[in-house]
Amino acid sequence: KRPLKVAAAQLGPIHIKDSRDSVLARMIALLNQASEQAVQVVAFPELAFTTFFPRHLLQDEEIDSYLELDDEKLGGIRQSSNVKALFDHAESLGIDIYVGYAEKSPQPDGNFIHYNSSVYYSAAAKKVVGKYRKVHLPGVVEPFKEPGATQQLEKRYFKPGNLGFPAFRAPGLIENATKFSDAVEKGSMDGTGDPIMGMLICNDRRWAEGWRSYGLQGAELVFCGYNTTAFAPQLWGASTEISPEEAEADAVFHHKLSCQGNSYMNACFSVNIAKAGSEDGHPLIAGTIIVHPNGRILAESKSKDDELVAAEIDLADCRRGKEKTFAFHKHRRPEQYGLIVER
Ligand code: CDT
Repeated sequence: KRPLKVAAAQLGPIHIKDSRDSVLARMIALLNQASEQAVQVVAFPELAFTTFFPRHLLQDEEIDSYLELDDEKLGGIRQSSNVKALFDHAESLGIDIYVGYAEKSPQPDGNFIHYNSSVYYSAAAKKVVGKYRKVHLPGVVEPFKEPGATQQLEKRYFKPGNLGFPAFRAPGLIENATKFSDAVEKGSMDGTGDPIMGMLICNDRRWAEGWRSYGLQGAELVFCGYNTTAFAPQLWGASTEISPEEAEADAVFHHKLSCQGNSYMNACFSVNIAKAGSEDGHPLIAGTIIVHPNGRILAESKSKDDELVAAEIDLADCRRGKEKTFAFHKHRRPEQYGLIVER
């Protein structure tokens, strides 16, 4: 057995006017709840510290207030003044966190590049042990012209991630885990060391490539935080006649389909965390779910507010899929998959 208690910390709406401190206080309250339930890993949503700002057309100077300086020379995101309190608190409780943020990354030429990023912070290691930059940025560079259209300007504000899909091990969570190096060996499927994890961000969950990249590294647990607009006909390409209720039901269905299908096909657990509810009148779906490697939902949010969704999981449950139906080394035919990397 490889038991682990994980939780998704769903966040309700964060409005433009909500202060950074008030958001941090809400996140810390969720960490405290997790601690009372003996949770070991808490996962927060995409761009967790602010409203989902890519829905607004912003001037350069306005964008800056949504970004977190992630400067390795200053201790990285862990020491960034806006968010440090969350990491400090997690460390004091001995809880690991996955959290999404808008990264402001300093460049050697003195400029900054912005990424939609996440980190995994290990309380045992007292450091970030995994970092990911969102690869599949949805939306457009130029705003939609239709009056009242929901904007999705991620392609305007962020560069696509350049780190690939690096799996990592998180130490100190599983008793008697065989000691391996921190690195995830290519094709490692040992299932006895520290847990192998991966991170995705929102739109990435709809793309098989990221999940499979983690599957190929033996990932047992994948995190994916999201802000998914409940009603966005311009973006989804649906008829503008569709009712908001139908659109939201469809969005929740496709979200779950992606998480459940890909967890099953890569024999991994997944923790999928919403920022939910109406942010300044812009509705986001909820549907925070923890998914088993057999594709079934183990735990699900009931609200569109701040809510901790916890589950006791056994990472050994990944073995069945990894050793039988999805034993990649036995059944895959990479020589037939050229198109996937060529196009
Ligand atoms: N944040 C994000 O990636 N959202 C995308 C687009 C949804 S907005 C209609 C998603 O795939 O959920």
